[in-house]
Amino acid sequence: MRPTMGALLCASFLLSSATAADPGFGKVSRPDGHAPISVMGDHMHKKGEWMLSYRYMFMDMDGNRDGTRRVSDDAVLADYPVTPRKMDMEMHMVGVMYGLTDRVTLMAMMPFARLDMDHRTRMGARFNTRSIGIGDLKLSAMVGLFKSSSERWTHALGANAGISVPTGNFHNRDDTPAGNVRLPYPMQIGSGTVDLLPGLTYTTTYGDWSGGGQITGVIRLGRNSRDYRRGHAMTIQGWGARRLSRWVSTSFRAAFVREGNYGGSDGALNPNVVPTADPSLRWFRRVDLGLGLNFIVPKGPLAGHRLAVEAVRPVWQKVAGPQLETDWMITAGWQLAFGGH
Ligand SMILES: [Cu+2]
Repeated sequence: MRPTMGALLCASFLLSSATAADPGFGKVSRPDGHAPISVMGDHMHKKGEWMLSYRYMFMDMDGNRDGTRRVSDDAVLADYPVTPRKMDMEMHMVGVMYGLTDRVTLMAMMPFARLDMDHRTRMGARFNTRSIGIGDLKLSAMVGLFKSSSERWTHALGANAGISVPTGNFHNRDDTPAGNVRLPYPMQIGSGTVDLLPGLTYTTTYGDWSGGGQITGVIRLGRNSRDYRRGHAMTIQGWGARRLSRWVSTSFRAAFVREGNYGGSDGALNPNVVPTADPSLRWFRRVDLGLGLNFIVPKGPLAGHRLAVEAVRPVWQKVAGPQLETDWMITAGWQLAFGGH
């Protein structure tokens, strides 16, 4: 489509939309007033307003990679007596948000995770290990730095500042052919460290269109009581959404995710047995694309309830291998804001 055509289309959407430009901080009235559901800390609430949320996340990791290329189980088994084959991660996440002032929104998020990993041994045996339990509690604030709105446009910029509290178990064990052993790094639910969660978030609306960009980090402070820390992490992402009606919008998102290697090591894990026990085989970089839908109930007794779903597929990934690759993820969520005025 030529740019002039795009501009014409935008203009016609603007003219046809009943409310040309609403959000900004604190307004939650349009379906795309919130970012795609996989994005956290994208919006603010007005003073005294609460929001409850629930997210369900599923991630499927199937097969190993080394660098950008896939490697077979047999290739991994040439170097290690055991290889991971597949991992599923399921997470339930409950969140609360509160508008302390019109410029400061507080957030708390508590995850509950289930991790399942399938393995094969050089002898041909297969076995599965599982970890289940609460994850690390995340407490954060979003501070409005700047906002502006005109007839057509709104812009908002906010700073995210948070802390991850090590409430999750990082001493998980399970039965394997070698007995009941301590599970390797990716099967531990908690990090065991206090982590800083800085970020910067920009959001905009233009008629029936909206979008945003966010950069967030995870900075591990020190090592946990097992004498290691997970890798520092960073996500840079951008999204765009189109409001189709008062109650539904579609979204597209692209994200670059990178996580570094671990520091230190857990003395109870032998990196020669399985690649997941090697703290230097943990880094990865990934480009994810996501397609999403956001719904909001515009009126009636359930007015304000939001439902959203986003499906994500990596289009590029590079890992310190052998390491399981990420195949797809899905996030579905419910959100409800109330109070304030
Ligand atoms: Cu909220």
